[in-house]
Amino acid sequence: MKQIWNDIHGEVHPFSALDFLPREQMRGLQSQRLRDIVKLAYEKVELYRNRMKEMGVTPDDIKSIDDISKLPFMQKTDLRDTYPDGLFAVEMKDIVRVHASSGTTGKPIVVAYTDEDLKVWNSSIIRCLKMYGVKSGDVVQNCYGYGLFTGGLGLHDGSQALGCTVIPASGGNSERQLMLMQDLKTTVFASTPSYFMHLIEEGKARGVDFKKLPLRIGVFGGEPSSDAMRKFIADNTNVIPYDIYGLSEIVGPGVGGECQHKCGMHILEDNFYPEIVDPDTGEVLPDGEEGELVLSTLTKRAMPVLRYRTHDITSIIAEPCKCGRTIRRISRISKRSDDMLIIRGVNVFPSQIEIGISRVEETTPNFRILREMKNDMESLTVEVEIQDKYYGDSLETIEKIRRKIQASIVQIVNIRIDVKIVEPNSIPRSQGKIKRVYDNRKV
Ligand code: DLL
Repeated sequence: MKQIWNDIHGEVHPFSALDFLPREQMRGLQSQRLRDIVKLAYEKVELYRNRMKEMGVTPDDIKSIDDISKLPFMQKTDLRDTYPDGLFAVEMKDIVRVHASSGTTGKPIVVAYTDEDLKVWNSSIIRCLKMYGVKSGDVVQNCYGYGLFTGGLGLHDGSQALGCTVIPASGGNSERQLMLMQDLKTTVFASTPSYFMHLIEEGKARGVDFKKLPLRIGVFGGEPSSDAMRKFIADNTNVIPYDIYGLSEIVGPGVGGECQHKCGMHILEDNFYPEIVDPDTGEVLPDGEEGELVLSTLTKRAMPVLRYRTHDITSIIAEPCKCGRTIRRISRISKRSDDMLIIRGVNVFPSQIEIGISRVEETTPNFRILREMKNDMESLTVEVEIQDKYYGDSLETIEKIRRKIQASIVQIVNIRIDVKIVEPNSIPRSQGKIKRVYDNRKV
């Protein structure tokens, strides 16, 4: 393990070399890492040992990366049920950092890192930043929340290790964010895309023209960036938005990201091995087919997480990328299997509603979905903000736009959903991850 670390990581930042390994070499590396990590998990973590025994699998059965499908799946409940340290595979003295999920009720999910795990995390963030064209000397305003959330410290350490100047701004306080951005000449902005949109709006209200700022790269993640959001960002700034993907259970941000060609997100698959499975049956699906992303940490030693059901819906793109990276990509994520709403027997994803709205040019990307009970039946009402110039128009025009939006949504989801046009700026803005669905059924 140590030898590999030295060979691969060297002294400076040749981390990205791993992005370009010939496929066979990558598979060899993945196989070796899987064998090591399964052995560690089996020896040190009761849950793995018991599950594998139940399935009649031992570490000796895991010879190559293809054998990964012999291993049991892990779910979020496994991390909850083993709170706080039931999945730790090393002694507490070797754990140098913990993070935790942001759950508002009950016990959080705790994730742990050894010193070496943090180095792997840093190198993963560096590899993503390099894909975006971030360089030493860039000024990174990091608005992901600092603290237990992985976004803040994760992006911070990686950016600093690359040689950037980091502004640990965390979320909130828009006025100060705008001031820092102008005075410290921020070139890279890291936040959820919805928070960046909120700052653009705040900037407009305060006379800050984003197009005149040196800002050029957006490191956006923690939630989906829709095409409508990207268009809003392109219309109002010179920022090129790049997706960064990750989840606390696996490492935090840095599981993968988009390269300059923007054709899906490269997964750093020497560290985080992706599979796609049928969300209902768990059957592994071939490359190209859409299903649930399952991830395995191949290098994380403090808390190995194997075959974790992410609930994120995507597909693997195995074709070579124009950038020359050989690590595979996943298509950008716009929905989760647990986001799905069932309305009058029809499956509806918030991202479908978003697409319907965005096809009507008078709209803005600001909307929310209210779940309500009407006559003992669940129904949805979608509230949409339209552009100011139309909101001031006649009631007749507004009604026309409302109907257009409704028809556009029907075209995608095949059922009629109530649409309401609401006042500009009336939908709550996000300080972190955006909340699209409000459940009013029990109120
Ligand atoms: O959101 C880690 C992170 C922080 C990623 C900062 C990127 C930037 P969690 O709070 O555990 O961790 O949430 C993970 O957020 O399963 C996805 O559903 C969603 N998500 C994260 N990044 C993206 C993205 C962090 N780029 C959950 N596109 C994941 C779409 C994303 N969804």
